[in-house]
Amino acid sequence: KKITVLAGGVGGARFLEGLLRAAPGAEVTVIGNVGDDITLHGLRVCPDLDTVMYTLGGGIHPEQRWGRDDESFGVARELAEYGVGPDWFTLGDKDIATHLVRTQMLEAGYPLSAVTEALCARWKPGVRLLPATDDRAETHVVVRDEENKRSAVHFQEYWVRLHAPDAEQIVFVGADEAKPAPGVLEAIAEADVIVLPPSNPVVSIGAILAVGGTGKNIRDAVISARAPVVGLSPIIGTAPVRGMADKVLAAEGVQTTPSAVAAYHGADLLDGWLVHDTDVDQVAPVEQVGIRCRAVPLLMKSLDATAEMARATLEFAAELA
Ligand code: GDP
Ligand code: FO1
Ligand code: CA
Repeated sequence: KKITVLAGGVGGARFLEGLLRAAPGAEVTVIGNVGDDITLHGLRVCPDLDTVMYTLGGGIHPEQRWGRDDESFGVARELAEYGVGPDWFTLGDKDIATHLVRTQMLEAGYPLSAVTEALCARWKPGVRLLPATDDRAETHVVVRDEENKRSAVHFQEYWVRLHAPDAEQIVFVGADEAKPAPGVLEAIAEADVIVLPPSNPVVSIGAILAVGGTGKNIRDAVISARAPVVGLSPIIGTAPVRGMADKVLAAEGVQTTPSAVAAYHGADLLDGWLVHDTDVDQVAPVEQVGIRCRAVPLLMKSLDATAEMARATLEFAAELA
């Protein structure tokens, strides 16, 4: 069975852990978000790809859920001594090795998809991890600066330095011109099931879907795929389970509720939408817009609970097929 998952960082990675447990024989392809990617100190950093790779490969920092476990920060301390910033984004020593390998390969001419495959040869994540695109497509956020002037900042600056203030607009810079990476459109077309895990609907899922613009794009590929498309709500009640997704949803004019997020993705994209079991009142409004909906436990509080979520997802997809 072929399962294709469009994944951001933490929410995507945790869901994938459960999916691999729930469907041990499945062939899982992950289309990873590259909108968060940033170049720092000349190093190419891909937070969401790395979070998936480290989580499934057993190298993730267990509490933080990004970066490496048992990390040290010698390089970061030395950079600070030189007064070289940014001081709001810290790369750990072990993590830097990943970025060194990646940057060296990119500079030698390998596309990001080939680089990611090479990094995964070490981590053996148990999935085929594909970046959404080999091209640069970074998310920027338009905010008001101190003088109330509109200014666009890189997603990492918005998220990490500014802690997600109210935003005016989310811009997927380069996404229109970017081409889906090799294998991406095939993995969507040939999938038996397509899953949108509980990842950020805008800056993770939205950034992936935007790749390709008006050309051969990922959103259209998912819409026209033969497989059922099932999403899991990252919103429980009226808040994200973790993080600041409410701020980027507001910038898109979307309320922070499970049903509003389903409608944002759209009935053309989604066949089914899972909401948390306490959100049964959301089932009717989701079905109203033409998306089948079911309420099941959606808290990834243990690997067992997450595997159960993945099982419910596959069961629901089988009903929709
Ligand atoms: P990021 O790239 O690290 O921000 O991770 P993702 O985009 O993959 O996922 C972030 C989203 O995961 C957030 O909006 C959270 O609300 C959601 N999330 C995290 N943990 C859980 C959980 O246990 N259950 C559900 N339903 N959503 C979760
Ligand atoms: N998040 C932070 O809040 N502070 C950091 O210094 C930081 C460094 C960092 C380095 C590598 C990496 O892969 C991720 C890192 N993150 C950091 C997490 C990342 O900024 C975001 O959580 C994601 O991009 C949102 O998905
Ligand atoms: Ca992310």
